Amino acid sequence: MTDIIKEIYQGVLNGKISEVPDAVQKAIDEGISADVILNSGLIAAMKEVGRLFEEGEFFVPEMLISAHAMQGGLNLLKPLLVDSGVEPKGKVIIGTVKGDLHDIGKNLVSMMLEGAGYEVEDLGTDVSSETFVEKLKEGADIVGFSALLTTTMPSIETTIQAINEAGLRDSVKIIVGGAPVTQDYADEVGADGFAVDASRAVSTADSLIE
Ligand code: B1M
Repeated sequence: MTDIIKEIYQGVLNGKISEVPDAVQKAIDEGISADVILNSGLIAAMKEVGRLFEEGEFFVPEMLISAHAMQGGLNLLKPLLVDSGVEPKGKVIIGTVKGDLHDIGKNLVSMMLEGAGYEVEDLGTDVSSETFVEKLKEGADIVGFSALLTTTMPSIETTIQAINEAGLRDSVKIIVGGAPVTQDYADEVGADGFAVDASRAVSTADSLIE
């Protein structure tokens, strides 16, 4: 790990909200790829935050401050990840499901999809099945659900049921993801695709609309 990536990693871990963006900018200026800054710096640090929380060494405030620090760095990476300027491949509606406030992974998936040439409408967090259905009535090729909690995973199933009941299921492809979500779960609830990370969300989307 280079010094600047270590600085980004430590900055997120220690919740240095004002220092992380500076370090990310420095890494960009040094010519380090957005992919390395993202995966070896920001995401690796956030994984460690999760581990420390699980072990009772970090509490919600520490997680939140680290998340803010990470988001500050991500904002600077966005123009590098989203660099297409071509005709949209299709429209994606995305959101974190009802009851769930985690949005870093979902934001990353949105950015990567935009970067890959999709038009993305991000509905934010804690999105009800009714809101997803209302938005889908306006038309979309793909809808994406993100869930980070085992307790909110059932909201994915509820939303798919609502889409079925609204008669919209045949007109849209469904992709699901988030740390506790698996391919088995995706199959069980009748989603069309699952992705373990943001770059695979793009390949999954591509394979579904081809
Ligand atoms: Co929370 N949290 N959190 N948290 N949090 C987890 C998820 C947890 C695993 C921590 C732990 O115990 N180790 C745990 C869940 C346990 C479980 O359900 N089994 C947990 C808990 C318990 C909670 C609270 C209940 C804590 C409390 O209040 N007691 C609470 C719930 C609040 C709520 O949502 N109602 C809570 C709150 C929070 C904060 C608000 C403090 C903050 C979120 C801030 C924010 O998002 N703006 C937070 C954070 C930061 C985390 C951890 C540490 C990091 C999540 C993250 O951003 N990861 C997390 C621990 C962990 O995941 N290791 C944890 C980085 C991100 C890039 O990865 O989100 O996995 P991820 O996204 C990936 C893939 O999953 C995938 O691609 C992304 C990019 O590669 N992906 C998709 C995601 N969505 C996708 C959608 C797709 C495809 C792929 O298609 C549509």
